[in-house]
Amino acid sequence: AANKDSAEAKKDTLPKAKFISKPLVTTIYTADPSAHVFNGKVYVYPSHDIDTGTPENDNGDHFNMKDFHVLSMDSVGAPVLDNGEALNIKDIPWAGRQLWAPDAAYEKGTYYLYFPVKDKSDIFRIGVATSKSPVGPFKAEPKPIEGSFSIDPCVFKDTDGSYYMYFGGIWGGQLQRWATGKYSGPNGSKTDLQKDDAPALTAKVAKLSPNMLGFAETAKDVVILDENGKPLLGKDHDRRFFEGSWMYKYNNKYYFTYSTGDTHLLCYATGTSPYGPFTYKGVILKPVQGWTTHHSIVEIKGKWYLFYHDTELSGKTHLRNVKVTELKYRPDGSIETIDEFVK
Ligand code: FUB
Repeated sequence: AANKDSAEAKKDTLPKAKFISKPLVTTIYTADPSAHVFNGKVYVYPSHDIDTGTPENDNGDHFNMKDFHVLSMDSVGAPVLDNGEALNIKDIPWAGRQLWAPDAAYEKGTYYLYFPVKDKSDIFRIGVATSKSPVGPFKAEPKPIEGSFSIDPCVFKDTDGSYYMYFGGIWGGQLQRWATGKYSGPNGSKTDLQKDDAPALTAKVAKLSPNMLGFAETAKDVVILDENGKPLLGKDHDRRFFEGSWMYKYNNKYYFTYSTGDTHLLCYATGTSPYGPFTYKGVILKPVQGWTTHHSIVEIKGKWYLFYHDTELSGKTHLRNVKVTELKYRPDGSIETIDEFVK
């Protein structure tokens, strides 16, 4: 209730920007929406933003989340239900702080919730929790996924039934600390490689093991190429990967979609294998209100939708709200760029 009151009080003091869509829920703050259709119903797995008074910094310490709530709806536009707490940080035995953007998957009667959280040494790892219900409660495994690091897991089921996890995020997401393949400690670059003319850091991908609880292989680089077939460079802030991976298939092509972070764009790149390489294609969503931008893309009843977040309710970058809008393709498979502000 405290969240609701403060969200609605703040809303009245904000300038009246016109947005193309409305927050899916207004009773809690939500972000980083990973949407899925399970058994014909739409489930959204978001971060649950709260205000713990932690000062804002480039490491994202102000994103100090402590639990997850799953949202559900019969279809896009239908009433949205907040199904209550699905997992709390205190029930993750290895967790320290900051429960960031999750994703979910369903396989053989079990729902899997994948989440990044800092361990007790303040290093981001990715964990997994299971439930017989899509809305939880989920039970966390006793340890993080072996070989996992950084943030923002996205779990993709390919048409042959194989599952892959895409993950990683630079700056506060700590991906740059793993540039050599091993953890380099907190004292290296605080942002990225800091080499403008070298290939940019990439997201990572690993096939999941058949039990869905681990990696079947060492994570590989998700390389994004420019129009000349060369990897995007560190200085290419409008196109290089920052965080928020998503993967899906459309017309037999793999679409790797992501956020450029400090330039606030959601972009896409396409390829012919789940491992890439992917070729940069363009912008999906122009900058939203708020510093972060994070999304998922899913087909629901024959239409494609972009789930994303902004800060319409609070005006504060760490108190976000999830939204949905339709995504449209041109006949050649390219995506029409969305601007969240009404012209
Ligand atoms: O919600 C915390 C972080 O903010 C996510 O992990 C990033 O993708 C950004 O949205």
